[in-house]
Amino acid sequence: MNRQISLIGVPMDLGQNRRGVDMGPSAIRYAGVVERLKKLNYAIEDLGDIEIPNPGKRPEDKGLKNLHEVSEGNIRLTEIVDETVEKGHFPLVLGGDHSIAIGSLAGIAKHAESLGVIWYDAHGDLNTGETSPSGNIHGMPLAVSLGLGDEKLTQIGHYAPKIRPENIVIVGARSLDDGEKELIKEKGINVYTMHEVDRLGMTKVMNDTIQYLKDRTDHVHLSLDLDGLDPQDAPGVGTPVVGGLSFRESHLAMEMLAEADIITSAEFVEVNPILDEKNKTASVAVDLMGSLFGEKLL
Ligand code: Z70
Ligand code: MN
Ligand code: MN
Ligand code: MN
Repeated sequence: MNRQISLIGVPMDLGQNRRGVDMGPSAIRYAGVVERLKKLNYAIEDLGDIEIPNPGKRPEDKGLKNLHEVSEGNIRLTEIVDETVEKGHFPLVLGGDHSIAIGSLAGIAKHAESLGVIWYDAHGDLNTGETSPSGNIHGMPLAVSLGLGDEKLTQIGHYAPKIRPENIVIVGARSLDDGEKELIKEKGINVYTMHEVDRLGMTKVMNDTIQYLKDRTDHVHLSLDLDGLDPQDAPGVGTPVVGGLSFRESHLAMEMLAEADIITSAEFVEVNPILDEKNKTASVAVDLMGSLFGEKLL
């Protein structure tokens, strides 16, 4: 594992409807991320939070909500992630809503020949303006990264697509819109829904995922939406969906990724401290980061 980590906070809440997720980076820092990773002997550089434009009284974008501001924020994130990879550091991005994966992937993808993505989420985030039931851009970043959707998003970094459909593995899905289901079938995207996790167990799901991505990619980005976890374990998220991955399964998944040593960048998103119980969800995020970066009990 890369021993130098750059923390990048992205206080973005414009990709969805519920305020508070912009405080996610603060909540995760308060839960002790820097101390936790320093204990594991990493050199941590906290780059602070990037500036997200305030929509103020700007006229509403038609269709996609806050399109202009989400695009601008992601352009800034792209540049910082790009510089971070360029100088040989591991980008660890703290959200913010999941729309920020657009910028993370745009910053990383040009450094990879074949970028793999593990999308740990209750949702597919595979909507476009045409299929979205909500107009919320946090439901679209994976489609955007495949080059589908508004050019203001797909052309960030001036190239598209960022990823190939066969290099994606979604884990934990249990809420998919009709258009997303069609896209998954059309593109042959690998999805371990909760059904597969229950049938196969997390050990097999992660073993297969790791082997599959090892064989075909040279970089792997982990995009972990805290709503992939069950709301009992991670209540502080904007879109909780029952029947999710447990803390234990998630912890195991992170430990297996650490052991396989395949992750080259990561983001933890959708932590909303306003909806949380005593910063529980941010603490869970930090626990998972600990495991991802090699923490062991014994
Ligand atoms: C729905 C939509 C979503 C995250 C909710 C929900 C998407 N499919 N993504 N929470 N992280 O509005 O597109
Ligand atoms: Mn350095
Ligand atoms: Mn998501
Ligand atoms: Mn989600």
